[in-house]
Amino acid sequence: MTIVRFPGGSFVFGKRTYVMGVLNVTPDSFSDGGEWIDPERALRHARAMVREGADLVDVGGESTRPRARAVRADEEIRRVVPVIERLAAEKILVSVDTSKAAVARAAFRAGAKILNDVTALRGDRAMARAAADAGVAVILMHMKGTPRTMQRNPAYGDVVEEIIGFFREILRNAWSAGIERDKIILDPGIGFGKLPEHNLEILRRLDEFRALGRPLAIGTSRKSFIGRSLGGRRVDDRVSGTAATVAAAILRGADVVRVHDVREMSDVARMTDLLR
Ligand code: HH2
Repeated sequence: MTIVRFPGGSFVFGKRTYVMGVLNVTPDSFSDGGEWIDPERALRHARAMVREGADLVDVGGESTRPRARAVRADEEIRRVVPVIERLAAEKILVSVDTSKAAVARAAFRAGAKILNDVTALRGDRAMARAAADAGVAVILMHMKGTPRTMQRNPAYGDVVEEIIGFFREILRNAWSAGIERDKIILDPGIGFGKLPEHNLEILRRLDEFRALGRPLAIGTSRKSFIGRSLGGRRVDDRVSGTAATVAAAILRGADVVRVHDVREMSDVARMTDLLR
C-alpha cells in the first residue's frame, strides 16, 4: 500500500484504482473541446462525473494536443479558477492540469489539491516551488519534445527504458526542488511524443515502471492510437477501445486512470480491480 497525501486528504494506492474524470474548460481539446467552456455546463458535467464514479476531477484550461493554440496564463486562470472554486466548495477533489506556475498557484488558492503537469515541472522553472509551497500531490508526466513538436517522428531505442531513465532524473530534480518523493505520481504520457506502437509497448510493459516505487497514472482515454489500432475509429467511437486499455493498464499496475467516459470506465475499473 502506498499513501500519497495532499492538503486535507490522501490517496491509498494498492487497494483499488482511482478514476480521474477529465474536464477541459477549453475551446479546442481533442475530444471534448468547446463542450465545457461555459462554467455552468462545466460544473454540471463535473458533478455528473462524480456521481458516475470519478474520485477526482482534472480541470484543464489549455489543450495539449499537437498544434493547439498557446494560452496566456491570465486567460487560463480565467477559465479554470471559477470552476475549481465552485467544485472545491462542493468538496469535490480537484487536480489542475497546467504547466504554468501562475495558473497552478491560482488553482491551489481556489482549492485544487493536486497538480497534473504534463511537462513534469520542466515547462516553468517556478512550478516546483509553487507545488512545494502548497504541499499538493503532483502527477508528473513524460513527454518527448513539446506539444508543438512531439509528434514529428518520435524515435526511441527502448521506449520503456528511456521513460524510466527520464523519471529517475525527474524524481531527483523534484526532490532537490523541495517536493517530497511521497507526493509524486508518475505518468508515462500516452500519446505525448509516441507513435501508436510506442503507446502499445508502454501499456504491455507498464509493470516495469513499478520499479520506480511510485504510483502510476495513465491517460489513454479516446486517444488517436486507439482509433488507428481499430482501423480509423473517430474520437467519439473509441469507448470500447479505451475500456480495453484501462483494464490492461490496471492489471499491470496502474493506480489512477484519467478518462472522459467516467460511467463506463468506473465499471471497467471496479470490475478489473476484482480480477487483479
Ligand atoms: N493527456 C492529456 C492531457 N493531460 N495528463 C496526464 N497526466 N496524462 C495524460 O495522458 C494526459 C494529461 C490529453 O488529453 P485531453 O485533456 O483530453 O486533451 P487536450 O490536451 O487536447 O485538452
